[in-house]
Amino acid sequence: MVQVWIVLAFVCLLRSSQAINVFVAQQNPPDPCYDEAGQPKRCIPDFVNAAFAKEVQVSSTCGRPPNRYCFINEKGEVKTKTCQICNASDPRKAHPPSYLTDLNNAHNLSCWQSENFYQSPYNVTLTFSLNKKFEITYVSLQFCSPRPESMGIFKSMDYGKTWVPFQYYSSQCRKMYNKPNKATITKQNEQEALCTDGHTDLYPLTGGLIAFSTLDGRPSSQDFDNSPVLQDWVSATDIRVVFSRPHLLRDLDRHYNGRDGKQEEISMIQDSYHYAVADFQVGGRCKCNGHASCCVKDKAGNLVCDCKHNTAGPECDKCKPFHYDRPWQRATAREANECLACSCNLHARRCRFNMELYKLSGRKSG
Ligand SMILES: [Ca+2]
Repeated sequence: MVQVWIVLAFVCLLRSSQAINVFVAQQNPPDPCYDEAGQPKRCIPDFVNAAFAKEVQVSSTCGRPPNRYCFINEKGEVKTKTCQICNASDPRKAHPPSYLTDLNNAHNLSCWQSENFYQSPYNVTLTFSLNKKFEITYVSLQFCSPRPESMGIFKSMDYGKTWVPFQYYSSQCRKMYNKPNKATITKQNEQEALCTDGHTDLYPLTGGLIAFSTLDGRPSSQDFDNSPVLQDWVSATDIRVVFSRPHLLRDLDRHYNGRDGKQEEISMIQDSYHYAVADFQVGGRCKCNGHASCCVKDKAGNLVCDCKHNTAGPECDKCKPFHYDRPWQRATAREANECLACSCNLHARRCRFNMELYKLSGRKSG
């Protein structure tokens, strides 16, 4: 039996890391879900940027047909405007959604870009499906355009059927999202999305960052192990970002008045209304409730936890059949809470959990 799980652990590691050192692998790495004595202990999958190199569905992309777009450069006090062509058919001039999640090179940003807007609404949506429950630590965006004046981050826990807000950013929180600016989170409303006017400045004109940390400022985050509310709050199968409104460039418009023809200015400013993002990250861990150290593809190609501790289900969220001698529980740092084979007093080979018996036994066996 021990050999079987060592082999499984090896397979799991191989799948999670293509570049594994063969020499190290041959030494049979210990299963992180068990200690040296073979006793179960809490184990969790590696922290990853789950969006890296994955597909993101976007509602708008420039360049089909080719279009002109403009942006403002700033070097110290000097502002210059530049206009270029976005052409989806020309790889050198295209800004496809795959540039959201490619390898991020700070010295050579590759940017997804939306179409230009000439009138409201200015909504553009990015949707990323994890195809499995993850525990999300952060969602971040690095912009090539100025950051939006208003935007929201949403999550789904049912594969995109329903959505709940995670966080809003706006210089007009009440007007845009009917939320106060920078409300306080207490233990009574730990699943409430906040709105903040931070990170919505027009400047920097390029390279600005928006990073939402799911647990930041939530009181129970200090005791996450014992907070089902926050464990639920950070869980998601899909992440959606909705850009609601870009900055109006009136200030910049004024700067240029008198230099060029007025008509040219208006068209240049209009061609500047778009969103462009260099890097979209979703940081977190495959959700396995402390009962698996990695996630693997099942026979149908779905991502599932490689469950240990006699647990089963896509998130190791129940006990294996006939391992219900006590109710299922999430593992904590102190207790593995593994599922136990039923003790049937030799009356049967297989049996089912009985809550009454479990309570009568002083919560030892059901
Ligand atoms: Ca990129």
